[in-house]
Amino acid sequence: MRHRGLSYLSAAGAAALSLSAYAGAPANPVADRIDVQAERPNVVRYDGQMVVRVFPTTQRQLRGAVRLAESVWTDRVGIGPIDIQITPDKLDALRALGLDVDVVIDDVQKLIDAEWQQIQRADLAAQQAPAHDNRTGTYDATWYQTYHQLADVQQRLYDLAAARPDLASVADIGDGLQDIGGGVHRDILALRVTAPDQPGNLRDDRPVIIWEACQHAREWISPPVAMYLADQLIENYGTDPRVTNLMDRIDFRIIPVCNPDGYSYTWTNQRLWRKNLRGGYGVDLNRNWAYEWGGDGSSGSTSSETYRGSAPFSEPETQALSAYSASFGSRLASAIDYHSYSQLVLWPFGYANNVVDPEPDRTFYDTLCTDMSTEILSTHGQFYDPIQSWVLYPAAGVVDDWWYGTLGIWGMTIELRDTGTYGFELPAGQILPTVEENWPAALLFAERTALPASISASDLPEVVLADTPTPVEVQIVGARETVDPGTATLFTRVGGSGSYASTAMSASGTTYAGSLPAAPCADTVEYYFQVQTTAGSTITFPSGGASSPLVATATEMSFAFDDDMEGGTNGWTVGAPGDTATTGLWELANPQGTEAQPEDDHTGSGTTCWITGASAGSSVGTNDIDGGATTLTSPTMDALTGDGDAYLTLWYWYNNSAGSAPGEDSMPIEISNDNGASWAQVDLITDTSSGWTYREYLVSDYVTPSAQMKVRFVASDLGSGSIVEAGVDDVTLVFRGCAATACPADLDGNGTLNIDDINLFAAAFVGGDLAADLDGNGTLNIDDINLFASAFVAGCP
Ligand code: 0X9
Ligand code: ZN
Repeated sequence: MRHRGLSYLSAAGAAALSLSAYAGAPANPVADRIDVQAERPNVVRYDGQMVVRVFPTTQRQLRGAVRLAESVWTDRVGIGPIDIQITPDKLDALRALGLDVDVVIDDVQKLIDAEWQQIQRADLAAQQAPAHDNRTGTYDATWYQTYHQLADVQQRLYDLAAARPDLASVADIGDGLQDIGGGVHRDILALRVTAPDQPGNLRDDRPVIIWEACQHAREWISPPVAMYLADQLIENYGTDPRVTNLMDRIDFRIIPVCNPDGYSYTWTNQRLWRKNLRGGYGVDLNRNWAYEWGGDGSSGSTSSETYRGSAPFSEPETQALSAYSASFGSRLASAIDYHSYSQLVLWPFGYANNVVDPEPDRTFYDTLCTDMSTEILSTHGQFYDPIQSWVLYPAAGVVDDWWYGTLGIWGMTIELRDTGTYGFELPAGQILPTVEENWPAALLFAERTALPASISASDLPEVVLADTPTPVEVQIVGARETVDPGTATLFTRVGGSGSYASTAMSASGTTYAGSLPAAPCADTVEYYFQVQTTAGSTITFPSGGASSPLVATATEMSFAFDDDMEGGTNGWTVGAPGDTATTGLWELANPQGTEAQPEDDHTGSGTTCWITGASAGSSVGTNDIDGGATTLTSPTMDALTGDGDAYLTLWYWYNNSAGSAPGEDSMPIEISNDNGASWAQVDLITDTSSGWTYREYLVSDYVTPSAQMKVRFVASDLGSGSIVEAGVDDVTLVFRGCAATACPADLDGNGTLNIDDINLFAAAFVGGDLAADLDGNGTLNIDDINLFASAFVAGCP
């Protein structure tokens, strides 16, 4: 935006720009804000129009379908399924082409109206609850409960930078095409997010990653994804070792709205606008990039949704964005362009059919995109298909081809939710899950593409068995450099003081194994990992190494209950008052796999588990739960007799996302301390699990532990008939803690009390070591000193 002092505010367009919050020329001007409580001006309506999916198999059918469409939602130009928006009178003509027509959305305008009402409600709520004001600057989940107009997105970028100037700053990297009055243009803003300068590690020397969104105006789910990535980097810096490491090593540049004019236009004029605002027609920015510009899947006709523009980089938006990418030179490591919809993780090239990427790039992309898809799937159970882009359809002049082909960096495109049920009209309730599922994939992308190499792990222990070595495993993968496998090292220290011991780790592919040393009960094991690349870089995980290691506490464990569901029903019972399920009742069996049910139980060496209808039947819906609830209840367990705290641990399987009414049902997990007379909920499983999933609950968090404990699982299909399957395996009631010693002041355990014990206590107390935590409450204070003193005076038996 060009700043023109006061004349800027009195410009012709000022009436439309309600910038009245600012008395003078604002330091950080945001785009024209609209009042969402007022009617939207000049809004194009789509009354009665529907979105249908057709599957053309000939060019004639494809051309016919596109000709009949008001707008093509999935702009595939090849042969394959396409979603098109039509007026209902075109249905017969489509069928006359020999096409089967599936109605995906029966009334587009209804969805747009509902979406707008949701925006108005959220706006009102925000006005009435200043606590939810998005200007707090720090992460606020409520921001992801609705869509936000351009001015609010821009304001939030400035707010984030103001709240965390040490980590974030805003750059105005260029303007949209449209003159919104007096020579003023909307800004394209980039948020820079990276850790402060450190000795030998300056921000300006770090590799750069670009995450950008909303080249296509109507793809409203993409700006929140970019915003969330920025939010999470800032929010987790300094607390989450993985994020801290990335922030220390990478200079992130996040552009939530690449097409500010188009995005603004979707709020004020035409919800389903895709291109920029060139002329009356618009240019598809994602056909305007200079690599292989003009080829397949782009159009020379201004009226086309994929109009490529008059020349490569003919548009100010692509000029600004490409100049920004190029400005980092060899620092630019990688980039993602976010779009919607279709749920895809796409890698270049995509400009023409059958383009084969050279090795090793092809394998690198394939592996990375597949792993990112797995990360996404394991968050909320949504599958994003990892494929090379031309397999979707060839499209020339797209940004990721330019990143990879011209700049030689790792570029890719992610198509966000959904797969067509709502398309661009994704309900606001899906914003949060969509942004959440994309966060771990983006982290993986950053590690794989911008670090010399990465160390990662999923299940590192925070608790270890006392007096027993514990195996640990990490993944070590080369990225910008090659790993030297012989240098992988595990550093460990027991008891919180002294120096670290180092041991070499053994490699099997990218998996590296080591072992934590045995530690006495209540002591800590601190540990971290390190590896070198052949180019001489050292990678440490967590990045702080000895100054911020991972910590595991040694504990004794005793099982009051341990059932792997292999030796018969063992007192488990099925059924409870109020159960009405007619099929898919819990049974102890070897499950048969379906789209919704596992093929295997959880126990490594076992075969059986509790499952809702074990047989697969003829289709996914044959033996799932129908008609109400079915309850599985455990035998009685004793949560009193053992040392330390009692935990309930279990593995469950749950699927409610197959079939026609997905996501409607849930499974409460409840415990009782009075043999089942009353129940307290410890969990409510609402989402499909990504395979067998582990849970543990500290019993005393929910009920007073007793010798009459039970757990139960209530799986149900309520309301409209949905596909629901549930499983339970490997349930334990386990005590974790250390046996109270008969002589608590005998810290060296030699059976007599002397000055050594006093010194040990004093050192532990001063050093913050829980060996001095005599009352076992997790903190050191005067009580522990008093306990030590009286125990010392009392002597050993
Ligand atoms: O067509 C596009 O620009 C992207 N899809 S969208 O529906 N959001 O418009 C995908 C581009 C991916 N690249 C290729 N298919 N070559
Ligand atoms: Zn798009």
